[in-house]
Amino acid sequence: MSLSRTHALYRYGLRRLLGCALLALALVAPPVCADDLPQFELTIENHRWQPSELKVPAGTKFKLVVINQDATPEEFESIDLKREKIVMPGGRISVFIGPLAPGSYAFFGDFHQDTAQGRLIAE
Ligand SMILES: [Cu+2]
Repeated sequence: MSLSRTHALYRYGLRRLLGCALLALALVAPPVCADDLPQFELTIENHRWQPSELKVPAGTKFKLVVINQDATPEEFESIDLKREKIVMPGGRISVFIGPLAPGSYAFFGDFHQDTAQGRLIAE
């Protein structure tokens, strides 16, 4: 093997190694990992939200896990938050919200609006 060929192989190997290292770094440490977000749970049971008033931090993105304990589908909906997502019976969904300004944000269960009313309090 000639010297120049060895050199070329070495350079190719180094580039690949660097590329992999950068990719690994990007995979391991993305700027904001969804699993690192503060997480809050909201349950629908007997067509009512538990809790019906949930305190969340203002000024930061967070994950809201909505759990449906009822035997019928429900839809987490909020005009204030511009979110709408169906939760199947016994199922759960994740809704990413924020960063919110301090305040009160109403939400409801679209399929049982007479009982499924709640609000997020961002502070
Ligand atoms: Cu809806």
